[in-house]
Amino acid sequence: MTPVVFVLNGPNLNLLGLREPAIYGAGTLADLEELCRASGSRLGLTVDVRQSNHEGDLVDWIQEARTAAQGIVLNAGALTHTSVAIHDALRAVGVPAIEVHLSNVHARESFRHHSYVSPVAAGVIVGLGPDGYDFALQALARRIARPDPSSEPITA
Ligand code: CA2
Repeated sequence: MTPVVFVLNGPNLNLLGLREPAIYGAGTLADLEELCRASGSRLGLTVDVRQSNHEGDLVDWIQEARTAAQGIVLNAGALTHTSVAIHDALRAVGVPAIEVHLSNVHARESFRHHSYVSPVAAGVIVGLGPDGYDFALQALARRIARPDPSSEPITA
C-alpha cells in the first residue's frame, strides 16, 4: 500500500499569496497544496494536505497520524513558537515529523527563534519557501523506504 504522509499547515497559512509576499512569496495555499500532491505522486506517497487556524485541530490530526500516516510534514505557523500541546502530541505519536517554515525564522524577530516542534522533529527545514515542503517529502519518502532500525518511538 502507498505510504501516507500528512502535510499539516497551521494558523494564517490560508492567507498565503494575499499579503506579505516579500516574506512568504506570491503563491497561495492552493498552490502549495498542489505542489505537495505533485511531489507526493512523484515520490510514491499519498499526501493528505490540511490547514487549520486552531491548535486543537493540529493536535487531533497529529494524533490521527499515529494510525493513519507514516510521516508528517508540519508547518505549525506561529504555534511553533508557543504550543506545548503540539510538542506533546508529536512526542506521543512517534511518527517521524519534518518541521518546515517558508521563511528563515532565524533571520526574523527573536520570538520566532525558539521552536517547541524542533526538539521532537526528525528534521527541520527553514527559509527555502515552498521547495522546503518538497525536500521534506523527499526526506520522509527515503526514511519510510529505509527505516532506521535503531529509531524507537519516543515514549518518555
Ligand atoms: O515561515 C513560516 O512558514 C512560518 O511558519 C509562517 C508563520 C509564522 O508565524 C512563523 O513564525 C513562520 C505565519 C503564517 C503565515 O502568515 C501569513 C500572514 C500574512 C500573510 C500571509 C501569511
